[in-house]
Amino acid sequence: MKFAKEQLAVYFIAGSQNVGGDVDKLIQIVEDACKNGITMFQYREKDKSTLTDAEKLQVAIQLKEITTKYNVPYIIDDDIDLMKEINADGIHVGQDDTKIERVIAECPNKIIGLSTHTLDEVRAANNVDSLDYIGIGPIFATQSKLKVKPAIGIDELNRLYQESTHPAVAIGGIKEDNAKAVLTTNVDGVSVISDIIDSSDIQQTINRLKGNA
Ligand code: 3NM
Repeated sequence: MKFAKEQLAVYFIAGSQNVGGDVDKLIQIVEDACKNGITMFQYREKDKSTLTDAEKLQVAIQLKEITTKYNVPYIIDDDIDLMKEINADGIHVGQDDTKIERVIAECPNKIIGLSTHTLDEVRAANNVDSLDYIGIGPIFATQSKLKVKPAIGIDELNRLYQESTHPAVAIGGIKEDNAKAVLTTNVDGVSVISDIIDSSDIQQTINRLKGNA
């Protein structure tokens, strides 16, 4: 799948660790989110995940069926082998994950994303031609990630986004009630875990994350 920056508008990330290990719940929420207008999905099995590799593969395959059905680009977090095995649309890595040069070498024709947190990291990412997008965060405090960096706030997001030559998605503590403020920076989209997982009205949540209503 070819990348277009509009696909960053509402980028949902989830793994079994975000739903207390309840895989059926994870699959249901991803289907609801796809049905209601997310523009990209990342399967991120990390932090406190307890799935075996075989279980992770089974979940990844089921999520592939759903994202394919709704035509939502499907990204795998930091697992080149899994991404290749299920032929996902792309791969995302953080600064301490698989090195971006290796990802690029091993994943031709895939969507490639990299997390950044500082001006230096954004500048380094600018030198990586084959990168499709960067994540910038955490914007606000978040409970959804272990070893998370300090929140940078909207002014710093603005500074980092201005510096980036790649499309960028803001991440970390973004909710339907602060998304509009985040989008004043003209960043290409918002990425969330908990706001969609905890939502009682996913359609409305996604709409608000797009800056509407
Ligand atoms: N990466 P929530 S923050 C996966 O700063 C992730 O790179 C971050 O979850 C980063 O929307 C984060 O629930 C967690 O705050 C985002």
